[in-house]
Amino acid sequence: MNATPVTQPASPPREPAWTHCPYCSLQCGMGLRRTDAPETSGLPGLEVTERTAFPVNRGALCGKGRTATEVLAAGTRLTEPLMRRSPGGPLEPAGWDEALDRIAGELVRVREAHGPDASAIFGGGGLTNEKAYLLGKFARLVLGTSQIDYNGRFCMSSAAAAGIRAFGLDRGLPFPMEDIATSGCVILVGSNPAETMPPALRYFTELRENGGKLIVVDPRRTRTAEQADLHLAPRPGTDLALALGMLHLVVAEGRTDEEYVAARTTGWDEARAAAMAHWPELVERITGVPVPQLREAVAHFCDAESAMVLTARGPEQQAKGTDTVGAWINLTLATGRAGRPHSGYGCLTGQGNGQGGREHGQKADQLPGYRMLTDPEARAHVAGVWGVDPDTLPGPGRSAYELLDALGRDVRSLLVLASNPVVSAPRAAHVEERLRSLDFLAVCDVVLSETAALADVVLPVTQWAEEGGTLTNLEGRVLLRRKALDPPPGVRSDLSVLNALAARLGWEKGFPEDPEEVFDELRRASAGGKADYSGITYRRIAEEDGVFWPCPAPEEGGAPHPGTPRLFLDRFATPDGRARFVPVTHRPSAEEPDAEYPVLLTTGRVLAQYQSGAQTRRVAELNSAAPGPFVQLHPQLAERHGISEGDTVAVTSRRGRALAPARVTRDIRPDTVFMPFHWPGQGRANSLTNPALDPTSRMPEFKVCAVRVERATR
Ligand SMILES: Nc1nc2c(c(=O)[nH]1)N[C@H]1C(S)=C(S)[C@@H](COP(=O)(O)OP(=O)(O)OC[C@H]3O[C@@H](n4cnc5c(=O)[nH]c(N)nc54)[C@H](O)[C@@H]3O)O[C@H]1N2
Ligand SMILES: Nc1nc2c(c(=O)[nH]1)N[C@H]1C(S)=C(S)[C@@H](COP(=O)(O)OP(=O)(O)OC[C@H]3O[C@@H](n4cnc5c(=O)[nH]c(N)nc54)[C@H](O)[C@@H]3O)O[C@H]1N2
Ligand code: SF4
Ligand SMILES: [Mo]
Repeated sequence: MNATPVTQPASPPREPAWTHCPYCSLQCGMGLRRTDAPETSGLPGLEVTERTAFPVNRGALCGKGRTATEVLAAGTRLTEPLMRRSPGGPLEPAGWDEALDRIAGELVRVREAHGPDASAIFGGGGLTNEKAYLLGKFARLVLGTSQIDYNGRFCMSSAAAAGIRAFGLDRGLPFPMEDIATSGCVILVGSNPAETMPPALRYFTELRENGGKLIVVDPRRTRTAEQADLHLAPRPGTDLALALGMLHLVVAEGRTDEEYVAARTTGWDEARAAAMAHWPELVERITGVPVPQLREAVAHFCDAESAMVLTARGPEQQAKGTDTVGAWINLTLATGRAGRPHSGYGCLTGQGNGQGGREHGQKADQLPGYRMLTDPEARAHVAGVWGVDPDTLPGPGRSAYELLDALGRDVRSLLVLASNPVVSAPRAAHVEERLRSLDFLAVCDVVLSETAALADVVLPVTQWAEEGGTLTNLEGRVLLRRKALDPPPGVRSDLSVLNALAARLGWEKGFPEDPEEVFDELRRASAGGKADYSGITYRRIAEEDGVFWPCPAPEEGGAPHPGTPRLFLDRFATPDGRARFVPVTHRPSAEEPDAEYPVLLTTGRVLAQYQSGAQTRRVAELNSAAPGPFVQLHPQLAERHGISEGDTVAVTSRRGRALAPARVTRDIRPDTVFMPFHWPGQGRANSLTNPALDPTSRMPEFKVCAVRVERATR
């Protein structure tokens, strides 16, 4: 508990103001305190302090969190609207009214000329719950468009789809992070928390100190894999076979938990039959993981009293990501792990509000409360809260990549909030060309991102420390972001932008600027839905340091619901309360190596940069720690191509070419190269990636494509 009032003074406080880091889904607690830095120093006059009482990170922060206040500084950020006054002309400073009038005018023009679905919105998992909620409402009511989706589609959508299929509910982790430390065995699949969530690493360290086993599945020997009891290094794109191979061994060795399977699941016979077709030697041939290692992993997992599988982007960002996660879930079900203490399946969601951002209606197929847009009851409920006829709500729209691919064709105007697809979308050169072909592009951002630089109008918005709102972390814990200082003059909040645009388009009411007012409406809209927030209030979050959903409002006069840190202990969220096995079989990646493109490319992250780098590339300390892109490759591959450490490597795929210096290391498979995706320009990894989509989640295959590597210069 902490004594900070819910509403804090707008001037920077002497005592630390408690809030959360603006970046990843761990949402580390931190304090913000006024410094004595003179205004002329260019610093924001705020420094980050430790907040040891917050349970998730217990005071620890990574370098990104520690330096987050630097992006608040003038000189780094946008402080006035920008507008292109003639086609192809430069972005020039503009007044707010002028900029908002222009956007509203263009939206009307596009709608009149091409219909409501010609206007689209692209959102982000970094937006607060309030912003994500209001953005979905804005799309469906004000624009009347079905065309809204967001960057979370590129993030954990495959795990979400698999979770819904198996458990009837998608909440990244169905238990708090602390349960990791007390489990008997954790298989961490395609996740590198040592770089992507450093304060979380302590839970894995504690797991091992408590005698539990850590198994890491990653084609690279990462800083996380170095800590593991067992590191399996499969060929990228083969996790599905690996999980099925383990399940095969579980059955063959008689280690199925028959009682649990009979009592708590359905569909085992079909799933078992599918797994039995993946015998260990075949799996070794597909994955490159030796059979004895596979057996060792199964032994650790089955010997432990409790055990969990956690996945992140490695197995999920594949064109078969949903089935791949499904196979790992099957393993947890067959061994009686899901819905048991210190056990089960979880997905480590990525963005600051990666969890909440997918629950409140900015996803193409969803309405608030994790309701589905195709469900008549859900439509009626939400339309009731919004005071409109359910029939006026559009149906589901295109998924993120499909939407970007349709720009300049069916879709003529786009509003982007909190994403930088020029750097982060697959087949990025094509996406960039599509963005340029739009009739009209508007971007709300805190900095002039590569995507904002293409816009006709750019609106400068407030940042985390300058605004209130809620975010839901990877555990499903709803947290409060508190305002610690006033934004610079000339900067407005995303909520205020939506309010002003809605008003110009005839919606004077229904789009409040005050986050708490929006949250109160969100609570009503989510009531009775899967992600029920109706019992959560700002005050409760402040007092309890977070509340886990679902948390329904109490009956009249009843006691408050305590929130739900642990799901599925009694029953799963399916109609019959049982988890559903899904029969899945391995298949190749959308693009396998061949004579022309003989090497596998996989992509991911480094410690000091965040996502498209729009924010972290503007922080000196982070930039000097990770100044640019690189190509990680094994000495054998390097030697075959005459490449030495530091040489510029040209990596070519069917979609494009990228250049970056070589990092030669034995920490990667010889058949695979790795590139981080944080940079634009010639080192942009996404110039190469394959937009092949998972049929269910519509997730692009960021983690596997076929490339050729050559030495560009010495
Ligand atoms: N420093 C930093 N931290 C971040 C972010 C950031 O950009 N920078 N972003 C945040 C966000 S939004 C996210 S989604 C998370 C992502 O967090 P992670 O999922 O941990 O990050 P990635 O580096 O994308 O992928 C993890 C690992 O997957 C491995 N991998 C690649 N291909 C395969 C494969 O086919 N199978 C398997 N099993 N593994 C494979 C990679 O080698 C990599 O080490 O991080 C969050 N935290
Ligand atoms: N090759 C490859 N590509 C990938 C991935 C991969 O592993 N490999 N991972 C994918 C994943 S998991 C993700 S999550 C995406 C992320 O990629 P992006 O969607 O590009 O994410 P960010 O770089 O975080 O972009 C957020 C933008 O919003 C701005 N911003 C921050 N806060 C706010 C706010 O409150 N309001 C507004 N309006 N703007 C704000 C930031 O300045 C920044 O420009 O990348 C995907 N792309
Ligand atoms: S781990 Fe994530 S939330 Fe924590 S300080 Fe680093 S970036 Fe921020
Ligand atoms: Mo992500």
